[in-house]
Amino acid sequence: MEYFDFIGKVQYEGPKSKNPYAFKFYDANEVIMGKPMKDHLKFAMAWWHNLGAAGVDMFGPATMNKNFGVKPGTMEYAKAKVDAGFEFMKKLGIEYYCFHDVDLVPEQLDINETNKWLDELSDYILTKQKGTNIRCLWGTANNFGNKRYMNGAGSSNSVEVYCFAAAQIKKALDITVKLGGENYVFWGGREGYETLLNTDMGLEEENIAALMKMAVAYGRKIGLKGDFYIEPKPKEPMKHQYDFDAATSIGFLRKYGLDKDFKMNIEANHAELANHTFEHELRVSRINGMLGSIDANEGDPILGWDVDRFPANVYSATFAMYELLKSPGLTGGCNFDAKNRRASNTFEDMVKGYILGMDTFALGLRKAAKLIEDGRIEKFIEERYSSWNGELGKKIRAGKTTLEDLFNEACKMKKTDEPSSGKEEELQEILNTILFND
Ligand code: XLS
Ligand code: NI
Ligand code: NI
Repeated sequence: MEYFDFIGKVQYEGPKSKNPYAFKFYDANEVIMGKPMKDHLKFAMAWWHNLGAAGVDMFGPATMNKNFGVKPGTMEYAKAKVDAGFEFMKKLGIEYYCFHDVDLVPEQLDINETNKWLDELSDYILTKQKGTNIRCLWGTANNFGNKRYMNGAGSSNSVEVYCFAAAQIKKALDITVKLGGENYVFWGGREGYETLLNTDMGLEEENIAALMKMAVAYGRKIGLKGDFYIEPKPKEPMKHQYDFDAATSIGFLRKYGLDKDFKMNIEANHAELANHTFEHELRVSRINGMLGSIDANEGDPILGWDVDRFPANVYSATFAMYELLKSPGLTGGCNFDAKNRRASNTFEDMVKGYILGMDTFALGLRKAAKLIEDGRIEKFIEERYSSWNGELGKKIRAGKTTLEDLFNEACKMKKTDEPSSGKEEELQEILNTILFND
């Protein structure tokens, strides 16, 4: 059965094309700063949004039919999703996917049953992967949906619940490795609290760290080669989440000695919820050697929750891709943790969402490369800090000065020069000309 019969393989046709089913900016094999676009970006399909999310919101039911012609909740349905997903990825030229355990098969009442379903379904996925370049980018366990996790998973007050979270993580790691995945994500949706009146924060954080340590030990034992990632998010569903942002998460990893095995999976919309920009979170991760992967999406400046829109903002994408180009490259990739708006309820919209997202990131990548090649902005930054290349600056940076030395220097100088302009408006004008000059 063909689900997306209104398209063949989606091709790059360039920015002048008016074909809604063509890429205008994403040209997979085109080399940008020494690497093909597809290797910079490593796009991935998120199983949950693309094959699962059907437009349910707090005020109304599904608006999209994602039954794929079979009865939901059955093994047949799980397999139909695999078929639809592989057809989708092949037609869009996407070589990776990401999943939660329960995106693949519905959770059964007995964990042993669920695990049998997971074994059967992952066997099926393996047969679909054969002869293709498609494989898993990262896997994860859904440790937030089931009501047992209402008080947390790794942060649960109940050791029994903690144990179930561990069991799900073990199985999700098994399936990830089986499907050729190299990375594993922890998104701590329920790892946080609502009120300190009932919470032992210190114990909860220690327990989460211990769970992560066990996951690393097991993952390495079964051959997980890549990285574990924390995906920071400040709130939603919990009021306070422990993985608030990149800086908080990196501090946590270092405290518990997990920083060698973990990096960040930065999601744009989560950055916004933390009152940061996407590029801020990427920069914090990059300068700490912790930029691993990206959850590609976008928030809405007016809506205050995790909207997970397909990325469309070229400014934001350009800043993000600048960070990517300045980093050694992602060990993960760009996973579209993005879904269609509720009223975009057709299969055509699914395809168009991915075309928009892939093109936005591709355009951002092209523009970020131009910005680097143009050099004016980087040169300005270099000049802005040039006093640090003088004798005194070098001594301070080498750790060869005391506070008294600086006191004496200041007394010798008597007063400072006029502070120099930060030139924000000029730099924004340069950016605009780079974005819009052709
Ligand atoms: C939810 C998160 C989630 C993670 C994976 O806000 O983005 O989808 O990416 O658990
Ligand atoms: Ni995400
Ligand atoms: Ni999200």
